[in-house]
Amino acid sequence: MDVNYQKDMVVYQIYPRSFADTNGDGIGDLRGIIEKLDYLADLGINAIWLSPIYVSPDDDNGYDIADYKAVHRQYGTLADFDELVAEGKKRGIGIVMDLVINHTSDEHEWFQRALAGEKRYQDYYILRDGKNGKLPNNWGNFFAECPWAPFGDTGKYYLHLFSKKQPDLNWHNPAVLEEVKDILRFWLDRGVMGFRCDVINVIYKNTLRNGKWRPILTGMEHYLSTDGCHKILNTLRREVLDPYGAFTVGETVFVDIPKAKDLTDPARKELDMVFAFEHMECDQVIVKWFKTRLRPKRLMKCLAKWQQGMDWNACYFENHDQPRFISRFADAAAFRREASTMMAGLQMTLRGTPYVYEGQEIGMTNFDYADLSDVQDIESHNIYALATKLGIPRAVRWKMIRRTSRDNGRTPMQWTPQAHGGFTSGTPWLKVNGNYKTVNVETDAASDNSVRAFWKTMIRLRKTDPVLIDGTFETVHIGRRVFAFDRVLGDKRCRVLCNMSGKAAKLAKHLQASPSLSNYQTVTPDVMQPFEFRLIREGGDTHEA
Ligand code: ISL
Ligand code: CA
Repeated sequence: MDVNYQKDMVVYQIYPRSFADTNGDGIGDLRGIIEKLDYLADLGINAIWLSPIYVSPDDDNGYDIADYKAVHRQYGTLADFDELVAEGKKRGIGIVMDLVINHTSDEHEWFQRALAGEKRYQDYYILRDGKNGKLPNNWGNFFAECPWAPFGDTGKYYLHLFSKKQPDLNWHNPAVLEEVKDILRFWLDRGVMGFRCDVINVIYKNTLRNGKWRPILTGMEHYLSTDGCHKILNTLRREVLDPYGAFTVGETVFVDIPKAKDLTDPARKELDMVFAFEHMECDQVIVKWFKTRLRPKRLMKCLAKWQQGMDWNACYFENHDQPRFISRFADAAAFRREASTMMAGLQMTLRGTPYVYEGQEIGMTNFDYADLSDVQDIESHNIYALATKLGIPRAVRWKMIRRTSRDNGRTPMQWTPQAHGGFTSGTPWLKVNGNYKTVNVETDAASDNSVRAFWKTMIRLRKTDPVLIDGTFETVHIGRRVFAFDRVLGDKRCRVLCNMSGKAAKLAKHLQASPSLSNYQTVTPDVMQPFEFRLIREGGDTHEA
């Protein structure tokens, strides 16, 4: 078998902390997910990717794992997990685990035993002497920290590309590979369908030599998509994943199309697909952490380039690290429903596997906090501290955080118009967005203009229409406002038109045709309304929306 996925798969990402709390401790849990399985089955998705649920001190909300084979008590037990897998299966929903193997938590037994002096475990991590009182090299860190921290009182340092509580594993050591094979088998034996592999293209560091200076992540040329990384992925695939038919999606930072192709070429047997980032960087960027508004035309060009460049890839607009997509458009606040449904149309008609992030299906937006004290994300706090050090004025610092904080996408799921959006009966770990009284699953369902109903329609189409499942992608038009493309399979053709702006857009003659589906009740052939989406089948069709 060349690939381990079905082309009609639609994945839903759950950030467990923020999805549904059943015991009132303010933190989402596995029972909460089990209770919502019917909701998810009804939405039409057939796989769930769970952000980490393992034992963790939560320095980075579970991306710092202290025990890979146990469930964090706050989420439940292994028995709950097994029930989730079984109940998911009954509804045709598979479970995808998050695999975080670039680093562990510093509270993992391996790191603790390393600190206690066990040579075997010291080799699991990347330890170096300082250079005459200086750090081992000049590398940068993803979270705006120094990537080297003192290793106990040994005088050595350990490398951490993320927080100092996330020491990087030493992938030159074959014992690490064996441990990871074992972890994979542990979860595969419990029936999971695959893995989302966290920052997987940085795991293998070629050398620890100084890097060429860059404004961020100096040193990255020594660890991005190295041959060692390719080899590890191939080994895991052949020896562990393929025998189970398990699929993988890699989170791959700073990949371009050639690199993404190398990682996903079926003949090389590494990953099935990757999350690339280029289309998430189409905002006007001043410095990495100070983005202003999304530039639609740039986004269209980027999407078209990747659609044409890759045979198949993961297709996403939101996740737990990104601001809400509709909040990135300047005028989406006035057109929340339209922008969200347009995004549904776009995401379900691009070629590749769609990943819907919790809350996307009801048009959730960025947080509305007024102050840093409401923000929990470690990255945001680090950036704020760095910005303070650099003398950036307070108002600007806060604006940076508001626009880019990962907590924008992490606010609790809004289920009902009741207190805390029905997420918890206690105090939520992170404040619920103030718009929960109008933006929530229950209120949306009662509306005759339901956002979720449109997502549902699009998801169903995506899973059943052979042209949307397997058709090729052809760019038709990229304009200031309108993006048009075709999906083509044999003699069948679907044309998609998206107005990605909050202004009406006049259509050229060749783009005017009667749509079979739109996110507006009434459409005018020659003008697209703000954030209007249209799907046109060759030969026309009845209007469905
Ligand atoms: O989110 C980012 C920018 O805001 C990225 O720098 C992000 O840290 C990077 O994409 C890696 O993300 C993944 O690994 C991190 C974890 O914090 C993220 O939540 C995870 O998705 C470390 O495990
Ligand atoms: Ca709970």
